[in-house]
Amino acid sequence: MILYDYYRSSAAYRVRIAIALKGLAVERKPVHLLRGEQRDPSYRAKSPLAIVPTLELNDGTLITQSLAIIDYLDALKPAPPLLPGDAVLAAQARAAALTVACEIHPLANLRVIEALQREFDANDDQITGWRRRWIAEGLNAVEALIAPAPFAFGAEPSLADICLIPQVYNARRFDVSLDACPRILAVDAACAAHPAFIAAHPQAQPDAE
Ligand SMILES: N[C@@H](CCC(=O)N[C@@H](CS)C(=O)NCC(=O)O)C(=O)O
Repeated sequence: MILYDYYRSSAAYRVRIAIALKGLAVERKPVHLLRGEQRDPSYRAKSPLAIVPTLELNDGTLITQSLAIIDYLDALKPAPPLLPGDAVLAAQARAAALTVACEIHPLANLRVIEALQREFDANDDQITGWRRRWIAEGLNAVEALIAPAPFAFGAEPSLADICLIPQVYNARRFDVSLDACPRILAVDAACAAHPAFIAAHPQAQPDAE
């Protein structure tokens, strides 16, 4: 299998964490987003929206969307599970993950930022404020949804941690204060010591700059 990836893509970072948790062997092919490689016709043929990640199976089948890829990997190798066994906790873990993936991430995606600059003349300060606003609002909501023990929903990492940690990385990258989020900081500390999260970290990737 091949993962089309970019070291600083938080959606791809989610998939890298899942791959490491499952102990799967997946080749990585970096797509340099700031150089626009995602818009190259050869990559767009794999990802119609020209975004990473994309997973290419050994028979050439393509799967886009990080959460769909993670679902596939979970079906391919069910252990360790990526959701708690309890149905209510599983739904809550999914809700925390979706808060990151649906309510924060799309608002500050590169093509959204480029559209704000190009079509609305947004300057650097406005872009920074835009990013920080959605990250802070979304993470404050996640703070209220999780119950560290020590991971977001129990003794083992789940989909909630898989989505949360890349967003915490982004929050730090854009100087969003996490002082009001002690639960998120506790989960972050637990994940920072976990081998799968260490292996998936952006700075541990060969294409890191
Ligand atoms: N919902 C998608 C989001 C993927 C996505 O937005 N990827 C970003 C990087 S984190 C991207 O490739 N952006 C390229 C661009 O906006 O041009 C997923 O979860 O896979």
